[in-house]
Amino acid sequence: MTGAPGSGKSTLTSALIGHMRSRDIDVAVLAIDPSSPFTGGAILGDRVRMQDHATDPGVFIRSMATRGHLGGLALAAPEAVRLLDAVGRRWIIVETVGVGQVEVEIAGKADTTVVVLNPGWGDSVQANKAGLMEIADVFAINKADCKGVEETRRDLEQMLDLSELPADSWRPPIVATVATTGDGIGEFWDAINAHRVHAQQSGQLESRRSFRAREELREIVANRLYQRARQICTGDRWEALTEAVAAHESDPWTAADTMLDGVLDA
Ligand SMILES: Nc1nc2c(ncn2[C@@H]2O[C@H](COP(=O)(O)OP(=O)(O)OP(=O)(O)O)[C@@H](O)[C@H]2O)c(=O)[nH]1
Ligand SMILES: [Mg+2]
Repeated sequence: MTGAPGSGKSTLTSALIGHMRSRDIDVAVLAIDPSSPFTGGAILGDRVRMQDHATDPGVFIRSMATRGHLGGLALAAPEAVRLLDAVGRRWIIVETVGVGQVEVEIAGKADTTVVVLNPGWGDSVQANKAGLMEIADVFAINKADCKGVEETRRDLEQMLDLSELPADSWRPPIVATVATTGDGIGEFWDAINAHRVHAQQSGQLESRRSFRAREELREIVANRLYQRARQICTGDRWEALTEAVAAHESDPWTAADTMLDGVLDA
């Protein structure tokens, strides 16, 4: 579940949880807050917004603030999802703000990505700029009690027309919701499930999962190499090489090659 700050992701998540619980479906929610390391309004806000479900054992809600942690958001989020999956949560909702490259990347790695927009001029343009059009499987025009729903729907339809999807591929449905009252939540849930069925039948689910595994593995390898680089960039040889570069006796590329000599096949 991704979208601009304040678009109603948490409220929509809460409404969706209510809908799922009325069908006796367990759910876990991971609210990712990249901006605030340990405290912050968003986390508190999410707790308050989702507190309807706080005492329900069928609902698990955690907020994650990962900026500054080793490996960062890109590694911590899939790790948390894997953990929830391992303990048997079949439905895991990840809420992340749809601004910033890492956040959009995380959102794009879900089995189903919901992009939350608001009615009114320009929201779909912003979403497009942020790279959200490409990753959307379902659009929710939330705050549909405000005016401009049809304009936003038209904008989205136009953008989808222009994106020249292959004839047999999934065209993201556009659902109008009022998260605060629950209007449209049934249709929203149906759209998510329809995408699920499509993803399973078309093989998209498998290919996304394999892509995700590949990307995650690459990320971990890159991270390890980075750590290793920090380890080796110390000591006498390092000091001598830095001084040689500073004194223009060597160039940084040659010095780097010297530093790396024998390291990568060690
Ligand atoms: N009128 C109206 N207000 C809504 C609706 N959904 C959410 N809101 C309000 O919009 C505000 C932001 O909602 P949140 O659910 O916190 O939005 P968010 O996208 O999770 O925000 P961040 O996590 O801070 O990015 C709150 O004051 C909600 O009550 C809606 O359908 N209609
Ligand atoms: Mg939120």
